[in-house]
Amino acid sequence: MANVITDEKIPNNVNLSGDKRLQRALEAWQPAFIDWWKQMGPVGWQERDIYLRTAVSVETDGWAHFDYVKMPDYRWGIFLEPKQEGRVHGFGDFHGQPVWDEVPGEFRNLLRRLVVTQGDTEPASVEQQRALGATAPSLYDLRNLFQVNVEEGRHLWAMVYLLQTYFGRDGREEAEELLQRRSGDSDKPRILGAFNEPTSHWLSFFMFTMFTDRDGKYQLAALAESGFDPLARTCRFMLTEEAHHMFVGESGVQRIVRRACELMKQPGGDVRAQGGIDLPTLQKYANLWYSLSLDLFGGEVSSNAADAFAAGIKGRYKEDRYDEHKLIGSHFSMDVLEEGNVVHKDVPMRNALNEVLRTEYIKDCQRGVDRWNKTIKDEGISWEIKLPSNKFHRQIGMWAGHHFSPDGAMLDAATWAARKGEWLPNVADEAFVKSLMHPVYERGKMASWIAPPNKGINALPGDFEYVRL
Ligand code: BYC
Ligand code: FE
Ligand code: FE
Repeated sequence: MANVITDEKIPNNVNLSGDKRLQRALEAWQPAFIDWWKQMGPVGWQERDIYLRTAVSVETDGWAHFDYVKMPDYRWGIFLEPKQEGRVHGFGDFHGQPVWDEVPGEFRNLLRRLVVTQGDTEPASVEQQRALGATAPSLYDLRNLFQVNVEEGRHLWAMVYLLQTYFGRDGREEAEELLQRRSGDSDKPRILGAFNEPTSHWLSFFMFTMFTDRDGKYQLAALAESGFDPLARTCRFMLTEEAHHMFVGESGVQRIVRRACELMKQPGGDVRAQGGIDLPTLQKYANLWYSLSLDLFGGEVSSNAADAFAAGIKGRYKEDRYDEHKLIGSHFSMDVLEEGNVVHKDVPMRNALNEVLRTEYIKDCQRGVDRWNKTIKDEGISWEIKLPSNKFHRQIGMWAGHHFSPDGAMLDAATWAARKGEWLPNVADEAFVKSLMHPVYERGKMASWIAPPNKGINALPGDFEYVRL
């Protein structure tokens, strides 16, 4: 039977029912997506009823609908923020000119590459997280995992919509390839580094949603400024879903922190012996996922970033907070590596834009870490989680290939090799964390290593049956 693409099946505000070309493209792609979801999406649970949020419109109040749904029946939709009439380029060489509704020929490759890179991260994260349903610390957390997974699936749809609608035949080919690369696969890996790292347990999942989804927030915000209007409008709507992903990460780690503090106050105070995750171990996983996520902003000095800004395709975070939007002749003051030494220098602003965005991201991460530290303080414990230096454990950009301690001191290779296990999870840490990962599927119950959430989802109680067993 022919696969019928309808508005009912695919909630949208892009006039899908009137767009034959898009219907045809999706008729081919949608079954491939479902195959991918069944093959590479969450292991197990596919036939269960999960209490999920579905995007059903773009109204700020009431865009989301909550109900039980089986994941393969999730209604992955296509939503763009409504068009603002008269919108003009907010930055770059075309500043003040009307935005584009079609892809300008001279920037086609650049744009396609950005859309594909963004699109690639979405299914990658689902693949990374696919086994976690076997060890969820509670039904509440299990549901949040699947919520994040289906929404990353929708983010893939968002990018595929752009590829299929605006990039012709090669866009359709790219859309297919998004379902063919695999996270961590040596032959056809996902494009960006952090999306090939294993997320093999829930501590890494929470750190990933705290730090890596937050990269998503900043990259999407930069693309939300785009002068290619369909990209801007798509990314704006994606950001409404992103907030929940970062909430899952930040509050997840905060609950582990709280539990660790409670256990520290028990007689003996040995957190690990009582089935908790101790604060020094949390610090190591924060160091790992934060540094992997810093890599996602690209090189510190980047002509690609300069070109994307000049073309009006990728702006800064909240571009309208800035006074000046062309950035010709201005500079960014930052650390750079010169002949093996760290020196502070002025870099032409357009070339520094990856670092400018990373700097905004770092501030946002720090605000989240401050909230964790407040929890520790409120528990009466004297300890702080600290974000490491932006040079620590980098694999992309100018710090890659050199070694730095968490406080930013340059180290020789021998010192790094000897001390690395103090700063990043070592084999024993990973084994210990995995040893704690046992499923807890009883309503309202929590695993030993995590405190309950402050409140439930959608104003429901914490012990609601978020996943029907
Ligand atoms: N890994 O000039 P450079 C999300 C490549 S997360 C591997 O330094 P540029 C989400 C680069 O492609 C948000 N390769 O950087 C979160 C280039 O290759 P070519 C994802 C890397 O070009 C959680 C070369 O190195 N969105 O949504 O400015 C769950 C030199 O590049 C990496 C985006 O990333 C890396 N980390 O690229 C689910 C937005 N970094 O041209 C979802 C779209 C750089 O020499 N992408 N390279 O072959 C972009 O804006 C840009 O492509 C980058 C920086 C931010 C990645
Ligand atoms: Fe996403
Ligand atoms: Fe996300």
